[in-house]
Amino acid sequence: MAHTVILETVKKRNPNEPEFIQAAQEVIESLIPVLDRNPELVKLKILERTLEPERLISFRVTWLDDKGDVQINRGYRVQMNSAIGPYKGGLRFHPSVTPSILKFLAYEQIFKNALTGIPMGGGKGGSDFDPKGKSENEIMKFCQAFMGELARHIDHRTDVPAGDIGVGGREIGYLFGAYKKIKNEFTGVLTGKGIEWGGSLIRSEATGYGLIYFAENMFQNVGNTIRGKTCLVSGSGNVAQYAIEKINQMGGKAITASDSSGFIYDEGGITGDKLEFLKDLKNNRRGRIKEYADQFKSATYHAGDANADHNEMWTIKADCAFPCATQNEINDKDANHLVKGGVLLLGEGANMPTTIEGINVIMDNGVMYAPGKASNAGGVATSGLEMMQNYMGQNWTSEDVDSKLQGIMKNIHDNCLAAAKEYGKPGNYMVGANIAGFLKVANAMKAQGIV
Ligand code: NDP
Ligand code: 2IT
Repeated sequence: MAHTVILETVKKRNPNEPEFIQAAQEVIESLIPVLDRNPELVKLKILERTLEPERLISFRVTWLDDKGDVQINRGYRVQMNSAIGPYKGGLRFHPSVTPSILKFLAYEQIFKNALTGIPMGGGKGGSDFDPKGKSENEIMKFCQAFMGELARHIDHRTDVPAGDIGVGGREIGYLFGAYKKIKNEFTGVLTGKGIEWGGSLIRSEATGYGLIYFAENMFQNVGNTIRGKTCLVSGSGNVAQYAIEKINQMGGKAITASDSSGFIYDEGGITGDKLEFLKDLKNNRRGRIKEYADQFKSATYHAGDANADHNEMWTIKADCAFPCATQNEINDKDANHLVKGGVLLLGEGANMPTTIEGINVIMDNGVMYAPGKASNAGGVATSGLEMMQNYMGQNWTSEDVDSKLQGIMKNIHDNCLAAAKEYGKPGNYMVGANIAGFLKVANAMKAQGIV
């Protein structure tokens, strides 16, 4: 019963952190057979140690907006676990950012990074800064102020941040420029950099592409394929855009996309010029998804919030669902709608987009379920490939990086299945991902002593 005590302790020690408790609960419950079989891991309190951040840095970010008013935000970096490599994980800029959100993300990142096979520890950071409606100058000013403090806690061998919600190529540029100015050194301290200044080809595409490679591996495992499948995709940011692109390339059809105001349904598929319009809308013009339906008559727009109790999007009949927006966007009601619509596979592009109750509905109904820490690992894996290129002073081709990404996703898929089978849960990718990721980190922690 070690696991119930561990979960109760997490709840007691983190009383106002529902997202962190949710992520912890899923891992703890998956690891019951591992703890039963490995009493020395229990004695060494390895699982309990993973649940406590090695370091949680919280800082003030002060900056001047365009009107000359003083703005104050909170910045954070959660350095969760460094047993197998330097802390690695993205930065999120969104008004909903709290220590709970960043701890859940950093916790998932430990196991996700372990699954990639590249030596990277787990971390996450960000701010409650809201990039929406800010001018280019304000974004730059904020990034510089944020890095003014973060710079003293990171280094290319210590902690290597990247993007996440609200942090893309533009923000990484400003953050990198500020770091370089402060430290007077040009190193791979961030990933997701521009191609001309140390970035890797395919890093932008990697999370979305990797998600669809992972789904195809799952389909092939049961003698099926994504070719000809209709897919619901949520979000319209980095992960969603490249998931849609890869679905198209592999002969599937993506019929939805969304933002925090609503979703569009395009029965004809988000293809060709329509996908290019979506990318330009979101990456350059920074407009709202509604404009897609204004532009293309094949699409309809439906207002609504991703985190609402009932999200109409998931009632649309489809073969696959790929949530690529944010945490807890699919609850048990949404999951029931997906099941009713005949969905065969749910693949998580976002981190923790499905509630625990939602996951139960999906798995109890025999829908194939890919947990984010496995299926969205292509992004951080390619960040790992960017770090390798930086260390070696090399630039690999798109083909090189893409084929490595495909190999990594296949390995993760196979390792999840193998671990699930070995621990008595054949076909359960969630349990497999948690066990395979945990064992790697646990063995490293055991070897490194009580530190
Ligand atoms: P982006 O900022 O590029 O896009 C986020 C998208 O989600 C936007 O379309 C946004 O809409 C939408 N959204 C809807 N509701 C919310 C909400 N409540 N909070 C925030 N966004 C919302 O982020 P990414 O595409 O990079 O990230 C999407 C998900 O994928 C996140 O869960 C992230 O953690 C995860 N992820 C990202 C990786 C990466 O490499 N970037 C790697 C692995 C996972 P709007 O435009 O209205 O804000
Ligand atoms: O959630 C994630 O894995 C990311 N946001 C990517 C992290 C990274 O370091 O590339």
